[in-house]
Amino acid sequence: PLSRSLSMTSLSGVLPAWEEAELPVEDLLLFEVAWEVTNKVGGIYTVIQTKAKITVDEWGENYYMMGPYFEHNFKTQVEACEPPNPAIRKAMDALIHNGCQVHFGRWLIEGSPFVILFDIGSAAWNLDRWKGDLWETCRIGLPYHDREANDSLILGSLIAWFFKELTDQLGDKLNVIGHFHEWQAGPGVILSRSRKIPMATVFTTHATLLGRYLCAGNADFYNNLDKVRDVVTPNGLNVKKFSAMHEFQNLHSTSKARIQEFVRGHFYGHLDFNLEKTLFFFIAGRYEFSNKGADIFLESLSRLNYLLRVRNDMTVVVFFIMPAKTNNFNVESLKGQAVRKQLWDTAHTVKEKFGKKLYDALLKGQIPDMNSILDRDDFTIMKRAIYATQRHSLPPVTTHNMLDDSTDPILSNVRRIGLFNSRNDRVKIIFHPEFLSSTSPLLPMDYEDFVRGCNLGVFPSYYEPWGYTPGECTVMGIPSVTTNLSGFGCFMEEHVSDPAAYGVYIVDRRFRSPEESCKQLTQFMFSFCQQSLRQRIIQRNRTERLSDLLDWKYLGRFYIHARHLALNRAFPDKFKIDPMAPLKTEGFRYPRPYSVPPSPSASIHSTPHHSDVEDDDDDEPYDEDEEAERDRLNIKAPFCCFGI
Ligand code: 1S3
Repeated sequence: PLSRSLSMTSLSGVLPAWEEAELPVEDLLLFEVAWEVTNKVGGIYTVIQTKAKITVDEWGENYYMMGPYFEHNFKTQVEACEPPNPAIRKAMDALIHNGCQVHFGRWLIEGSPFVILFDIGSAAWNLDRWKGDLWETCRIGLPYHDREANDSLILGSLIAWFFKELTDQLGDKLNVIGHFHEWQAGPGVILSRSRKIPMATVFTTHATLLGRYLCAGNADFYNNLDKVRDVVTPNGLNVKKFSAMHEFQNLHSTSKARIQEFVRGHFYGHLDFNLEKTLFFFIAGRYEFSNKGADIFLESLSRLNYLLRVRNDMTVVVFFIMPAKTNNFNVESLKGQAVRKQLWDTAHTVKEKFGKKLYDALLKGQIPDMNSILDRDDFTIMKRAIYATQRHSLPPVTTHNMLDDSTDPILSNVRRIGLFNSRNDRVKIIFHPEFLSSTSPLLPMDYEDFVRGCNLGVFPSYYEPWGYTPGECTVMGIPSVTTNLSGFGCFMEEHVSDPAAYGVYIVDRRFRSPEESCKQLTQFMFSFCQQSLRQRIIQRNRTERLSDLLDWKYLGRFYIHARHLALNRAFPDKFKIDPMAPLKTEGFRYPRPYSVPPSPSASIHSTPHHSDVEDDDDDEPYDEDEEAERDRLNIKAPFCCFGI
């Protein structure tokens, strides 16, 4: 029975504390099953990997993850070891003795969870029999050539088999919870349930396919959500807090400098815009042109270009990081970086010579003649370097040779709206059709560093069950645009009083027409461009403050509740539950920052309304601790301090 009480205290003092009966984890084994355990495909990997730490903290050696075995992943991410629990060893051996390979080890991520990985290929000879079992059980037939479905059936059959062996040995000693993620783990839960294996089960859909099909059918999905889901489990992140409050601002500054270097090279010969007045926007993710909202983003950028040309002196460089089929980097992009490097080397050489001559003169007690300190050769190499920057074409829109250049949706739309990086354009486009890597010869940055260096992430998704990208921006203190058709956007709308004040701009794509959404997105971006340096710093501080809300330390409670619910349904006499427990977080809203003026007309842009003086360097952290403390304690700011 549940006797103790687990108290989840609030992280920042602002978030609500929450209490739920603590599970006797020493009498339980928790298994979490996903195709993406040690196997990076997409967002589910992020869920599994970032959540590991808090789950291990709670469950210790009674927590196991299960997924498919891939030799390369195992060799590079897993440290093989023996299972600590003899019953697990025996269950694995039962499969191994029947010719199916099962591997055990610790996944080398934070928390070092145990993993049990099943070799799909070694069990493929059973496929036809298992297809028959599935058909007999629930009348689901799998298409002959559907590799993904076949693999998921093999994984599910192995896992159900493993659970049968395990629970046979454990008897009443330990109770088992199996938590299955997404359809690839679906056969495992179906078979475990249909075979009446005595265990509690949880299934989490990440809605990629299920959501699409339910929404596309005639189910009134959103109005019947309570009938198909027991618990909505928002996705969290493993938030790392720096010991120095403003470290994330410093990281922004250093990463921004690296992006600026790249931009210097990419726009060589056309660098007639001021990098100090240039903002970096980006969109990143799987290349789903409409689902990810790249369509309305481009349309809004063309309008932003017009507004900046007539009403503002800022330039915006926009990065599209979406992988497409390519034939490597293009020559023009590589040349840009080579030219930049040559200019840098030239400047360095001349500087060295200049410095030495100056030093020698000073040693002799003389001020050198500045007109002759550089000789003809110095001028020659400088002129040659400058000549090398001449180009006869515009800076390229894409960094790679695209295989489908003429039909590619981003490029086709860039052609339609005419954003070709010409001198007059205040919005410049760089399409990098490959995920970023720190070993790239062109833009050697990993994704995290790149995000940190940008000013705004723009993710105007149309279909997005959750969407990690804006959340990742938030925890790094980078403002972002999301929509009320994404799980993240809805969550923010529900739990934050004035999301835009915290640098989370939510485009309404649910109740507005595409044209209206486009106008709203344009307005968000234009207002963002109108902020002063100081306002952007303040906003970044606020954005970063929201990271507590996205931390698994806070959001893990929904998973805990789901497990309680499952145990209660499987073993009602043994596990009691307070059915209202999760509702205690409902209705909570993160308070709006007190520096935002209360009047709706004054807070129309919901951006920080601080002094407009631009004497601050963007890279210099602005101390907003006092404001944070006031928010925490719910004290109103003196008006003069954060005036309108
Ligand atoms: C899904 O991956 P997707 O990009 O197909 O799962 C992710 C993790 O829960 C989620 O963030 C995303 O919205 C879903 O769509």
